[in-house]
Amino acid sequence: MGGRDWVLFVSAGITEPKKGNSPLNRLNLYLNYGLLGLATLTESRGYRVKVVHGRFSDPVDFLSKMEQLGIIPTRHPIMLSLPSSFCLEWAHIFSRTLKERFPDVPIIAGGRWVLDPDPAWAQRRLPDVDLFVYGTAEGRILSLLDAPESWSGVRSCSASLDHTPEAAPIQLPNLNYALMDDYQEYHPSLEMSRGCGFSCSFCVERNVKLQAIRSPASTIRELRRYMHRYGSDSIHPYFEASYFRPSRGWVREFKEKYRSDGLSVNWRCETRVDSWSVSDISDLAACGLKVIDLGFESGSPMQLMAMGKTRNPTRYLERANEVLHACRDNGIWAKVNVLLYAGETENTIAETMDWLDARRDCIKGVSATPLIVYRSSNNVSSYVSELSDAGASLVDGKRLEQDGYSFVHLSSNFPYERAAEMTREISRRYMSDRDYFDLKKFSYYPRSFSWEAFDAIVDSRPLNELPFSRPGS
Ligand code: B12
Repeated sequence: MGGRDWVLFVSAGITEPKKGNSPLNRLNLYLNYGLLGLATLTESRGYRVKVVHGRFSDPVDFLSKMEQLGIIPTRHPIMLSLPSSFCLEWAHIFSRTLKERFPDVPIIAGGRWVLDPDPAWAQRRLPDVDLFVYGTAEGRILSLLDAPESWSGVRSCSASLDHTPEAAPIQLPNLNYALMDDYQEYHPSLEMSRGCGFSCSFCVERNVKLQAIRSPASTIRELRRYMHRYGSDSIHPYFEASYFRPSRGWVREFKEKYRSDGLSVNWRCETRVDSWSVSDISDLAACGLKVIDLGFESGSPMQLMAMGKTRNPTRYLERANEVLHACRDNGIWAKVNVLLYAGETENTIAETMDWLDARRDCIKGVSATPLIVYRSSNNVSSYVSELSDAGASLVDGKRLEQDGYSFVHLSSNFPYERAAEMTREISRRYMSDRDYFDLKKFSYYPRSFSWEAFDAIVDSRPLNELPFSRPGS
């Protein structure tokens, strides 16, 4: 094969890690499996494909490296993915520099959580991008490789008038990790389902119904394929889904197949506190489930109602209690996600902490985050006024337009800075350095990364910056 024939898939990096510019955040390897799926489809049609993550690199250095490797320039478009709004500045610098050096190389950008639903905004924010593709893209990725003149015939992109969303793929894409030179350092992901069905007014996926879950047989096949690819069964796949909700029948069948296949792979997933029964949890623990990210959000009934998480907070908290105990009893690490929401006060936070304190022995870790408003939320202005009715206000409304997100003052006596400080305090209360490391090492830190290396980095940081305690120091 000659030069200039690579199809390069770039997952835009982050110029500033969201939770501060800490070396601990820089270690995270966030796999863009949506992009890897598109690349896998492209490669299966005979193209020469490479997938590279920008991570926390300098976008200009990143580009130079691609040049040195001979991947750029190419006669195909560069496929640029924006997994979150925090990637916008990186994508901007990358695309501008690419056009300065290689004006003839087209750039196609996608990433529904950031770009949808406003083409004009995307064009203003990333003026060097030639084409924006909205929504999911499995059905269109190959047509995008055709000449730019034909893009107007591709639905739901900035070159066409027809913005009908793409239909859901018949099959969830299987991922070819070999397209990433550094895949061995990434923990693999396995996509289990798309869509959600909750229709939360602010979400990009609000109109996407929960789609069929990957079958137990396909899940086992993929786990086997991953073990083969990684040359090891000490892989920790993340079972990815916006709403992972296996039925009773699915759980039984998976358990049976996992056992009869003699698998021992441990995996992780995310779920709501009120969607699984205790028996599902013990069955899933018996077939490899080791870590659950629990979207708990709050122990304050008022806050749970305010964020629309439940209409029956008493029942919700009872179920959360059952789930946490089931995790503890079945050896599952529960990582509890807490959201500091509009209207939050010292009192509501105390309610949350009291609730968690009483269940401390069931909790491996807590990740607390303050509310962030994203421009891509559906009808963002009415969402912002809803928040203001609850006493909250944007820290800087202009940033929403420029950066695609804004931090929020949660109430008049609870400014953003206090919320950010509280999130670290809450996390620190329930998580030791070991807990934090265990959870990160399971899914996000490089697979080869050691406790000793972690410990050395942590030693060099001020204690009040850390989201975990240091029992030894
Ligand atoms: C799974 C997930 C992750 C995973 C995997 C991410 C991934 N992209 O694969 C991990 C753990 C790595 C992750 C990390 C983060 N995430 Co996240 N994540 C999600 C989640 C739950 C699902 C994403 C998803 O739908 N994946 C499935 C794939 C198939 O869809 P997709 O990625 O959108 O890809 C399709 C299209 O977008 C399009 N596409 C994508 N790229 C390209 C490129 C081209 C050229 C084309 C043509 C098409 C195209 O085609 C793809 C395939 O159809 C969402 C949403 C949610 N319900 O909460 C949040 C969400 C996307 N994450 C979010 C955030 C903020 C983050 C983090 C900053 C951490 C955090 N949670 O706070 C990091 C940052 C990652 C980064 N590098 O920027 C926000 C983004 C909001 C915003 N507008 O910025 C969301 C919406 C959650 C939220 N509301 O807070 N995340």
